[in-house]
Amino acid sequence: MEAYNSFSSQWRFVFVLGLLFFLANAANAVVQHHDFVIQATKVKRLCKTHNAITVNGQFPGPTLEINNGDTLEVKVTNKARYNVTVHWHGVRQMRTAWADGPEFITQCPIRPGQSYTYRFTVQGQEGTLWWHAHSSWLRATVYGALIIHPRIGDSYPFPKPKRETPILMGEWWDANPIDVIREATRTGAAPNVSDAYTINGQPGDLYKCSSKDTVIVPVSSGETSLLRVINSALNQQLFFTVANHKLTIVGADASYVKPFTTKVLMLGPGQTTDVLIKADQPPARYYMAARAYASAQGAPFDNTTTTAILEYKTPTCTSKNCGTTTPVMPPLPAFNDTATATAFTTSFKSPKQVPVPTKIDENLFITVGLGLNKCPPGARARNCQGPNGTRFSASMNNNTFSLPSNTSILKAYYDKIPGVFTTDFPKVPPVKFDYTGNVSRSLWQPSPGTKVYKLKYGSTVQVVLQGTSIFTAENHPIHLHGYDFYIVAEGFGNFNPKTDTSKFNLVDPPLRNTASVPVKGWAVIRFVADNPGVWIMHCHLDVHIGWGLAMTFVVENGVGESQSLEKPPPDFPKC
Ligand SMILES: *[C@@H]1O[C@H](CO)[C@@H](O)[C@H](O)[C@H]1NC(C)=O
Ligand SMILES: *[C@@H]1O[C@H](CO)[C@@H](O)[C@H](O)[C@H]1NC(C)=O
Ligand SMILES: *[C@@H]1O[C@H](CO)[C@@H](O)[C@H](O)[C@H]1NC(C)=O
Ligand SMILES: *[C@@H]1O[C@H](CO)[C@@H](O)[C@H](O)[C@H]1NC(C)=O
Ligand SMILES: *[C@@H]1O[C@H](CO)[C@@H](O)[C@H](O)[C@H]1NC(C)=O
Ligand SMILES: *[C@@H]1O[C@H](CO)[C@@H](O)[C@H](O)[C@H]1NC(C)=O
Ligand SMILES: *[C@@H]1O[C@H](CO)[C@@H](O)[C@H](O)[C@H]1NC(C)=O
Ligand SMILES: *[C@@H]1O[C@H](CO)[C@@H](O)[C@H](O)[C@H]1NC(C)=O
Ligand SMILES: [Cu+2]
Repeated sequence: MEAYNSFSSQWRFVFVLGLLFFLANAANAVVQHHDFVIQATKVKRLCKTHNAITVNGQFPGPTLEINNGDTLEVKVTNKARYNVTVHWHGVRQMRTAWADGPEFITQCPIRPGQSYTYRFTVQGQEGTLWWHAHSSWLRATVYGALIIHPRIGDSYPFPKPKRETPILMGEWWDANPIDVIREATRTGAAPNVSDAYTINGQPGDLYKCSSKDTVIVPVSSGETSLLRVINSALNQQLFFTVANHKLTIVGADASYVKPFTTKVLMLGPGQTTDVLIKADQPPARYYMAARAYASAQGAPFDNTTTTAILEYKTPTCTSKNCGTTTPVMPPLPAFNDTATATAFTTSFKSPKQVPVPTKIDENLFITVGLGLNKCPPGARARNCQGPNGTRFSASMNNNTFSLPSNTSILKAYYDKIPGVFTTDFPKVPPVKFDYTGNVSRSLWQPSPGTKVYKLKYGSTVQVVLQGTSIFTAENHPIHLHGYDFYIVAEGFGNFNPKTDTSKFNLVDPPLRNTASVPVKGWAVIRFVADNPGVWIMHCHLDVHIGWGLAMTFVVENGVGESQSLEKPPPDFPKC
């Protein structure tokens, strides 16, 4: 009796302890609700007022701040005249592909007048992500930061900075961006380049009519700030720097990295970088500046420079007296400075040893690059304004990805609707050639299709992303939805498995959601297919997505509910 009782009370003690632990965790994790109203709003930039599409009338849109483990519930109501969807860039969306957002991949668009509630939990990710429209070119103005703090009680792996500031780098057209992409789709030519870059929505004082609205980032002498830098530009990789200050990189794409210092950052669209900056210079005003890293030779690009001002707040330097001094301008790399871009992207490492898959079940080799389509006989010249009367296109493994138009791939997969996609995306290019050399014209025209590649739940995947020099070689920021992947290596020329495999970092490679595939080069990524659903992998230059530089993975369910896609939400949009 005695023994039984003591066992029972011991057991009860363990049970109560477990319950308390569970309640403590459940109490910490919250469900945050937000309302996003997509609406046209008057926004004045570069001396002209536009009816920009915004969220809640804000440009950039609202910053969402959560803790690791929290659930977001965002009701998006479309009061604009365009179809819209919202993508939560970099969020893993475990089992909730329905909330991922890319139109016609995971969902039909939210039509004007309709609404849809995105519901998902952020788990195991900390740092900076962002959200943006994933429909036509609406993300030019529909975007904002998504900041994930450590769980309550947890801390950063670096001393807590005094201030934290999101730095969203964007791209601005002195026209309606939707008109710009529609014009290009009609003509087959490249779309007009932007007229300005922006930091937190403002071009900065190197542009006309912009000086009084230039963004000020306040700092106090001796203090350390955390800049959460996000490249939300549509079509341009950007260099970013701050005059006279050392930048310490501590995170990227919502994963911590082994800290390293640099003068210059290079981010492809989609990428984020967390930077510590210490106010250790004489109190004054210093420009932070960004301009293009333009790797394609001869292609037109926006060559302007956006700025914000790092302003010391001290008794000797207030906005009254320092506000009138000209900020110190930093040097910026040349537009084609691939050496600086590469030195930056290859500096990233995970903070410690990470579980990189070493036994590979699925080994894919995917070419990424442009193409030119011959115009069909009888086509009008005004619809064939690409080089020499062609139309621009792009492909992965020679497949120009075309979106379905009457349903999403996810819904078609879930409901087993035939005829929407095919499962024959090739695991190697149909033709082998010298990818970065002078490519024969007979190989320039890719073929269209809605091809997916199926992955078994839990399979280990390696993808070699090989840039091509068809028409022109350039750096492509390749983004995979639903996953973070390890970038185990990158290099120039044609990937050679015999000599390049030995260079793989299988110890502490960085974990990211967007890889910069070097111009005339390659990058190798690895991940475990542990998230069932339909996940697009695409170039994050919107001009290239429109041309078909994408493919889609279908990841099958595993065993039991915890390894299976959830049911679609009741308000899931219909086409
Ligand atoms: C694109 O640029 C051309 C040349 O400057 C201009 O004529 C055209 O109107 C622009 N298109 C749009 C949609 O702004
Ligand atoms: C940008 O390009 C224009 C021509 O399109 C040129 O006149 C100007 O000098 C260039 N600016 C820079 C900073 O390279
Ligand atoms: C970069 O551009 C400059 C001129 O702007 C040119 O002289 C140089 O050769 C280019 N470098 C590369 C690597 O293309
Ligand atoms: C266009 O045609 C000209 C003349 O035939 C040729 O020199 C040039 O290489 C062509 N350009 C492209 C991009 O096909
Ligand atoms: C959608 O369109 C495809 C071809 O474009 C057609 O085969 C399919 O039947 C259509 N599906 C539905 C659900 O209307
Ligand atoms: C590329 O190859 C074609 C033949 O395939 C040749 O006519 C052309 O001169 C070559 N161009 C260069 C830059 O080597
Ligand atoms: C792509 O496919 C088209 C059509 O089958 C073919 O003409 C072209 O040579 C292929 N190009 C490559 C790079 O495989
Ligand atoms: C809006 O989405 C619907 C499908 O839900 C599609 O049929 C329609 O063509 C789209 N409209 C535009 C302008 O893309
Ligand atoms: Cu691209």
